[in-house]
Amino acid sequence: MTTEKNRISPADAAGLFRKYDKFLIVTHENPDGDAVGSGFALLEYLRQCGKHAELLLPEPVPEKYADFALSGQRSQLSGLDWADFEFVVYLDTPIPKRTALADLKFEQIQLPSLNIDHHPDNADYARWNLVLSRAAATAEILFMIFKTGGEAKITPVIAGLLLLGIVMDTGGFRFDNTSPKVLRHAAELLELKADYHHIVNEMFFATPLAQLEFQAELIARHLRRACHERLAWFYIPPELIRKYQVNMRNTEGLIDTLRALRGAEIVVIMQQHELGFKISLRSKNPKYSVGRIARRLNGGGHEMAAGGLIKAATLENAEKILIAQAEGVLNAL
Ligand SMILES: [Mn+2]
Repeated sequence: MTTEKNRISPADAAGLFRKYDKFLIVTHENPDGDAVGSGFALLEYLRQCGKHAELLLPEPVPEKYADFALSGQRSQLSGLDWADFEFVVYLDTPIPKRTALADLKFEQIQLPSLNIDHHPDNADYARWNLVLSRAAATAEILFMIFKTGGEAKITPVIAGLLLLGIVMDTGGFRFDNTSPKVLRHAAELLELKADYHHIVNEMFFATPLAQLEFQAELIARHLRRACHERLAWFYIPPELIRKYQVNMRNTEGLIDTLRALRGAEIVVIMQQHELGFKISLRSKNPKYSVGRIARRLNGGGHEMAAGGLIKAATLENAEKILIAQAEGVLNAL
């Protein structure tokens, strides 16, 4: 059943879900739509199969996703008794330390584990690994697993959570990972009664006013461009976050306001960090890999979406480093 790096198929993963009874589900820090959607979808699916399951998120569910949260979530390890579990499932997490739980020592967890992910730089760190880098979302891989076990247990709630992950990781079917396959999977999830109207309204048409004002000021005063306008970025000053009392946990999608800019090929958000400046990068063209930039700047991710850290003392220096890296990618043949 296993191959190199103990990679397994969706059918094998379904077999593991049948075999064990008590599951701990773990996902990554700064949980996004795919982490939340796939985490709760698996939680609910396992319960539908009569199993015991809990979802460990490193922090509370972001407000944006509050409507999609189910019971059975915990944000701290304290009080967790490992004897209550037989199996750990990691979702959407390329390296175990991104689970970012101060007291979670990955190596000390003695339980058998399965790593389900679509990040191309996944380290195959679990006992079994199901890493499909062509999948648009971890939620899409979960759907493939659930289908091999028969569709009976895919309730409308589960279908909605899976679709939430897919919608957010494809930017509402706008990004380059929007494949014929993921569109078919989305169609099947609609047939299983996923509430698409609710997902789209909550995700795209429910921005609080203060956040829209924050975005407007960012665009008006903090948008910078370089490399013949092919690189565009915001540095988000902490004063601005304070002024509008924005919780950065709820600003997933902010980078898409930059992506909307004509002529920009690579877009970046920069934020202060104790070691320098944290960057989040997106590419609008598969020719220009932001994964490459991120890997050179203490980070990683997908080719079209990545994150890193520029270790520089001043914003000016950090911007110089960013421009130099972007130039390298934009001018490479
Ligand atoms: Mn994902």
